[in-house]
This record gives sequence, C-alpha cells and structure tokens, in this order.
Amino acid sequence: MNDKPTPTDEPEKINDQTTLDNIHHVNNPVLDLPQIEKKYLDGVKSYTQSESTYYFSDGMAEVEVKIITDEIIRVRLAPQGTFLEDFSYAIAEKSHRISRHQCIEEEDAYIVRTNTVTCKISKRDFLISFEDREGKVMNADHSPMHWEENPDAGGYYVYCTKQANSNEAFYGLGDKAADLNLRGHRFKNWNSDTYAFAFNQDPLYKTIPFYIGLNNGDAYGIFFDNTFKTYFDFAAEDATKTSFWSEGGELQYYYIHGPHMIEVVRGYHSLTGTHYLPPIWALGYHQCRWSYYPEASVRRIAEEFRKREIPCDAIYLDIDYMDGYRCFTWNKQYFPNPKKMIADLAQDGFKTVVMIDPGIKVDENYWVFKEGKENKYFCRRGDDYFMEGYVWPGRCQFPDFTNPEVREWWGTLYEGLVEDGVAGFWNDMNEPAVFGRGTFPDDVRHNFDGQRGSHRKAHNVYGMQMVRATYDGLKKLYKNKRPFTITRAAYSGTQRYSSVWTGDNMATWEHLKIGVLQLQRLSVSGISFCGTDIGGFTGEPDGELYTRWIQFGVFSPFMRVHSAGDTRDREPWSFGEDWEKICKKFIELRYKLLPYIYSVFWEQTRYGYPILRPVVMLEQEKQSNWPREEEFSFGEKILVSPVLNPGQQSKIVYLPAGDWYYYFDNTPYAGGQEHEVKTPIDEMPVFIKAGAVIPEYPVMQHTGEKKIDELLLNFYFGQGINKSYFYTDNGDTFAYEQDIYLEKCITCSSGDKSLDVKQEIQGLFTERYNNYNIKLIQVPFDIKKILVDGKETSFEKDEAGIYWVKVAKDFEDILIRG
Ligand code: NBV
Repeated sequence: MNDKPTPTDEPEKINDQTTLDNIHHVNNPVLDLPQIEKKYLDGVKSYTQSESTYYFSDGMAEVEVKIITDEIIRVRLAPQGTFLEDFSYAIAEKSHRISRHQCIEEEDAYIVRTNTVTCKISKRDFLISFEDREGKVMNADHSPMHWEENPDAGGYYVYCTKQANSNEAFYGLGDKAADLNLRGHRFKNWNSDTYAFAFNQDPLYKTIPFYIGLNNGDAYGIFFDNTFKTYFDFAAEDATKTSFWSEGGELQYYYIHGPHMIEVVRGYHSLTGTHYLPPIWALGYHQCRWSYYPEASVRRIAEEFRKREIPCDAIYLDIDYMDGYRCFTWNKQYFPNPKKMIADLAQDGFKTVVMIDPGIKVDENYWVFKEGKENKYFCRRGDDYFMEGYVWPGRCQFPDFTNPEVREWWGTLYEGLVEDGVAGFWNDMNEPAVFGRGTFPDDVRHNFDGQRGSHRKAHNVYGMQMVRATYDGLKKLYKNKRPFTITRAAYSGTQRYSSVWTGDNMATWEHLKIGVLQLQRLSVSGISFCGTDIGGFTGEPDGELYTRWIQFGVFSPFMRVHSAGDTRDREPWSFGEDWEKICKKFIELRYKLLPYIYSVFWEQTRYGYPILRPVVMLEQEKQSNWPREEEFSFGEKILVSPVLNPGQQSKIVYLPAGDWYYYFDNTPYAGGQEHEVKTPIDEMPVFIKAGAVIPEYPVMQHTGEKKIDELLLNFYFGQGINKSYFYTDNGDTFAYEQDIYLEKCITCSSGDKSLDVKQEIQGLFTERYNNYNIKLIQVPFDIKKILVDGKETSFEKDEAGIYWVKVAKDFEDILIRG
C-alpha cells in the first residue's frame, strides 16, 4: 500500500527530439551497431490475403488488416515481419461472424472493404484510414505506424499517431479521474494502488485501453489491446494529433465503427464480453466498512438495519476477519463460529461478502502458503528468487494468476469459505500493491498462459486474472448459483468475471463529482457494473454529503457504503434522524426500482448496452452535449443529475429531446432544453422518459424478503409509439442460460384520446404472481373505457388524477379510450 498518493512520473514525450533519448540511445561506433532510432513504415511494396486477413509489407515490416465483423477491423504491426503469438486476455472468444469483404488495388492505395467500413492503406506512405460507406473519414493516421527498438528489455516501443480533428471529442479509458471529454489530456495505464487519489491523478487502478472518438458527430472506437504500460495522448501535445503507444508488446488495435456511440460500446463488448448477470441481491444496498468485527458488532449492524427498517442485502467483512491477514482463514477470536453467524445473517436476509487479497503470508505452518510453495505457484524474479514483498500479513509471496494451473488452484481455495456460507468475494490490492515500492519489480516472471512474460507485460492483467480465478472457482463451488465478485484492479474484459469499485476515494464534494465522472466513464468503457465507496473511503463526510452520495448511489450500478478503519460510523443512521429518514427513503427507492435495474443489467449482459449513458451518448449530434458531465441515464428510461454541491437549492439540468416527468411528483418537462430544477435535500433530479413503463417492487428489507402477489407497472404517458422492456427470472441461478427467464416487451401507442398497449413475452420462466397493477400517469384525456384482450375492465381514478387498472400478467393487448 502507498500511504500517500504516489507522484506520477513525468509523462514521456513522443515527438522525435525527446523520445526516450535518455533511456537507450546506445551507438557504438567501434562495433558499428545500427543506430537505434524511431522507424516508420515505408511505402507498401506487396500484399497477400489469407481468408479474412490481409497482409501488407514495406519490404521488411508487415501490417495485418483483419476483418473481424462488418464494423470491426483489427490492425497489427510486425516491425521485422514476424507477428507475435495471437493471444489476448481481453478478447472473449475468437469465433467472429463471417462478413463479406474484398481488397481492391487502386493507383495510390489498397482499399479493404466490408459492408460498413472502408479501410484505405496508402501505397506511398502506409497511412491507414477508415471511412464509412459514404466516404466520410472517421479515423486516419497522422503519421505511419512507427517503433523503436528496446535493447534493454527486447522488443519495441510501438507508436500509432492519428489525426485529431479540431472539434473531435474523446471518451472512455476506464476509471480516469478527469473531465469526461478526454481531449487535451494525456494518460498512462499502469494499475496502481492510489489511496486518496486526486482529480487528474494518473494512472489509477485500472487499465482499459479503449476510447471512443466523436468526430463531427459520428463515433468510432479504438481498442489498443496491449497489456504493457500504455499511453494515450488526446490532442494534448499537439492539437492535430491523437496518439497511443506502448513500452512493449505489439502495436495491435481494433477499429470499431459506430456511427452511434452506443453501437461502438456494443462493438467493444462483442470483442471483450459483457458482464455476467449478477444475482439480484448484488443489486441491492450493501453495507461495508474496514472492518466490522468482532461477530457481535456485525450482528448489531444487521439488527439495526432491520430494526430501523432500512433495506440492506449484504454486509462485508474486510481483512480483520482473517487470522493474521492470512487469506482463507478466520480469526477465531473475533469470529468463533462463522458458519453459525453467516447462517443467522442469511436467515435475516443478509449475504456475507468477504475480502481476499493476493499476498500470501510466508509461513510454513499455513496451508495456503505450503500448497503454493510445493506446487511452485508463486511468482519469481528474473534470477529465480521468489517475489517477496510486505503487505498486510507481513512478508508475502504472490500467486502467478497468469498461470492457468494457479488459477485453477486459487479457485478451489474458496471451498471452505463457501461452505461457511459466504456469498460473495471482494478482491483487493491486486494491482498488485506491495508496501513500500508500490508493486512488483519489472523482472518478475509470469507464465502468461504459456506465452511467458515479465511483469512489464503481466502487471496490468494481474488483478484481472486473480478475479477470473476467483469467479471461475466460485462458479464450480456454487454449482448452479451465480457468484458475486468485486475487484479493484482490472484490464479490458474484466467485466466477464467481476464488478468493480473505484478504490480509495475521499469524503469530499469533489470526490462525489469525480465518482459521477468515473462511473459514467467506466460504463462507456465496458465496465458497467461499477460503484464508488459511498460517503468516501477516507475522511469524514457530514450528513449532507453522505446523503447526497447515497442519492447518487441509488443510480450507481453497484451501491455500497464503505469507509476506512479510522473513520467514524457510516451507517445510514450515523448522522442523526433527519439524514437517516432521507437515506432510508432513497435506499427504498433503489429497492422499488429493482425490477427496472435488473432489466437494465440484462440488457448489458445479453445485448451489451452500457448501464450508465452520459447525455453525449444519448444525443451525440448536439455539440453542446459533448462537455456535459453531470446528466446521465440509467438504462434507457431514467435520467438523473446528482446534486454535487453543499447547500444546493436548485440545479440546471439538460433533458434530451422528448418529454420527461419529474419522478417525485410526475410534473411534465419538455426535453431538448435546460431547466432549472429545485433540489430540496430529500429529492434529486430524477426524470422518467415519457412513454416508459417502469416495473416497481414494493419496498422490501432485502431482495428475498417477499414473494410479490402482483407487479406494479408505472405507465408514463407518451406521444407516439414507445417500447419498454423488462426482464425477470429466479434471480440467482444460471437457469436463464436454458431460457428459464422472461423478457417482456410492452409497446404503447398513443393516439387522439387513446392508448393501445401490446405485450410480447419471450422465455420459459413462470412468475409467481398473476396480475399487474397498472398505474397510468399523466394521461391527457378522461378515460371512458378500458378493454383488456377485448374484455371491458373496471378501473379507478385517484385524487391525483392517476388511473389504476388490474390486468392479467400475460395480457396481449389493452385498449384505453377517452
Ligand atoms: O482492506 C483494507 C482496505 C479496503 O478497505 C479498501 O476498500 C481497499 O481499497 N484496502 C484498500 C487496503 C488498505 C487501504 C489503505
């Protein structure tokens, strides 16, 4: 761990004069070695084709252009003509859709074409560009791909420099604590333990080398799949250039065509996978702290939640539950009978989630260490010494999670805790973090799934492979139940194995804002299941900050309060009755929205839609939206703008085109413009899209508390035709993979004094309830008649002008007439 934020290195320059000169310009005239200098691709001399892959050569270097789909093309560079092994931890599967493509030779260029994208490779200078079908250039090289030999480590520093248009905006790159539009910034990817990080501090915990460019209103994506230390410069050094480069590995990137931002994200998910569908309890409210112990205080917290009737689904145990911080053990003094405690908590509707770190204590009497040692599962240095470093348990060794055999073993270690009833696991410190020097030295060797590599290559995937081992192991141990995992470090593709949190933030208003940026950014970078430490990890929030953060938490995909060991109490009741009341109201709101939230997760898992969508993603054609950072939608139908300042009485909120309703009183608002919205402390700007159908659960104390006897459906009247989807299943098994789920599509078509509703149902799951209770909000005419599947049905109207009607859950159509 680092006690203080580590100062970031001076960013390397990439222009010719300054690049890495001081590191390795060795020019020995006696031996007449070739001078090490930056080399650029020369003109194209020849090309060959092998199925969906085209190879272009400049006589020495080779460039591969591979058609992945109609929308996705991969480019690779081999400086000496030999490509590295085609291996990636990020890419989910290799079987891609076959698409039609061809290569045409023109006088000055080769044209590789799919149904959607045209990739041009200019013969004279090897510049590569991507165009849409109409010939609009989406993305083009500024200079040919280039490289520089690295005589110390071997391989090359590899560079790609693209043109940046004067008004091009950039989004993505994971957890960066920077403006949402990345233009004008430079970043480094090197997973780092960054306790109490600051705005614009870089690098942070995660490496997601994927960005979206918004070029004159049209979007494309670039995924630079390289695990070494990578850099991105978004028109910072030179306003006309966007560059990405790496200290090793291959220059390999995917061009992902839009033109809509959301389609770029879906394309990225088609490569790197989507989030596994979490168990529904993982979407409830979670209470965490470093640490709740001993057993009596865990029980007291749980009792307090139930006594105060504040919903909660999970309690976390941080490192102090372990025996001397030895992973997979219990401190029997604090927790004499963990199985019984966990069972009692479960009886009361609480899941127990515990932490597991990668550092394994060097202790000959500790079974995990002994097994790891005997089987040679721990990482070693260049000269074969063990990689040893100090972390919580003292002197530690570290499993090499890039070795499949080690991952398999690690997965089995959870057996005891799973038998004790633990429901979820939290992987921390997996950047990997080591006290003092921060992380492993570069010479540590890794198996890298048989591809071999030093820590330079494996560092950024270490945490991902740890949580992969955790997830895969748990999947076996829980049999048909869905695991829940959360990780701090990540690389592209981690979403297949885990949720994430943003690490050790601070209890300040600025950090609340940073969280709003980070979660939107993670979501558009393929990591939708993300959350912040609500309330701030270090420091003390006052009641107002805590409450506003809880409000943001309701609309965070992952909702967990967490704080450091030296902070005062952080439970929803810790700030006095007034704040407790508001926090309770908002946690209840999370539970009411759960069927909607769960459906949004399904859209992520099944179709690759991001969960949080910044306004720019909703209306990318409007340039005034590009810098908006505070409004975002949660799924398609709910738009929020969290309150981010103390004492704030009102807030300017932009609503995208269309009509909206203010959630707390159903007041209609016109979209396509800004509004000044009042922000009393017990409300926040939450708007529902007109035409939406939002399913709602009654307030429950935990997701398993009630079997509902009818489902409330909130119909928000909208002009024209509007579709809403919702998803349901048994909430915690993999039966949905055998089609045991229901996906419902409700289409509402409004006319003059009429509303027609149709329902289409897919899947084989059977709900336990029989009816929907439909709430018709803001119907602009007096309803005279309602026909459900042709039968006239009675309805009611309340004082607020809302109509209520009960219908069978599998109705096909409803006709509402004024
Ligand atoms: O395990 C203790 C903490 C944990 O509470 C936090 O969430 C992690 O981000 N952990 C870091 C290690 C110590 C941090 C100072």
